[in-house]
Amino acid sequence: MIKILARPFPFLCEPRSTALVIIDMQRDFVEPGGFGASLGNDVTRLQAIIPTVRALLTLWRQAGALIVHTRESHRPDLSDCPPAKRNRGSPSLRIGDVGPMGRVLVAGEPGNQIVEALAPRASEIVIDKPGKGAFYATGLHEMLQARSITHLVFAGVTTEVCVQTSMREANDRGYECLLVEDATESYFPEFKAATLAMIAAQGGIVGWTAPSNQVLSAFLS
Ligand code: TIU
Repeated sequence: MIKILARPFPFLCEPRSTALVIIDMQRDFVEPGGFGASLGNDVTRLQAIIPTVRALLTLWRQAGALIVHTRESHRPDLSDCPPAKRNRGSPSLRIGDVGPMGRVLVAGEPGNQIVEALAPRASEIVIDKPGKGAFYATGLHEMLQARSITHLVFAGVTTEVCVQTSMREANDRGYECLLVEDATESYFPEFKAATLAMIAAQGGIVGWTAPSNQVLSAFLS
């Protein structure tokens, strides 16, 4: 059992039953010309977390523990993209449109690939998810149950959209969840801060948060 110093109180877990879940570290969100930029966001601020997420990835690989990568991704025929999602707002490019990194948020396109520094290995789970949450229409819960996973450590983007949605879905399914504070980022710093605060409030109503150095030191001690 390892003990991570976290908010609102220490997070206890066994590495063999604790998966690292890296949400949507794909070019669509962190590079110019993708989905994030099409919504009017400055995507460069998300790139700063890549080394921290990589440190967690390396730690999990060294521990031989389970790693899950997700991508927000739609089938090329967009049959899994509700019109309500595609037609919302006034983006410069809509889901499925051709942009500088290929078709926006479409599986297999250059923009849909996870950034090189965090590229999944063959032994790791990669989930293509049509929604913001990692559990909706993916089979992730069944995959985790089959591997006796009870605890999830989250990283990735964006904090208040796909990360928070996935963490809430996981919490409702009975997982003990921790979000690594400096391994997640938002286009809106105030939304990130609010998300971290609301997760740990009320005695950990959604779960725990901790800085990466506490996760690393707990695993390595
Ligand atoms: N727009 C935004 O902040 N996020 C998303 O649309 N998806 C994810 O968070 N991955």
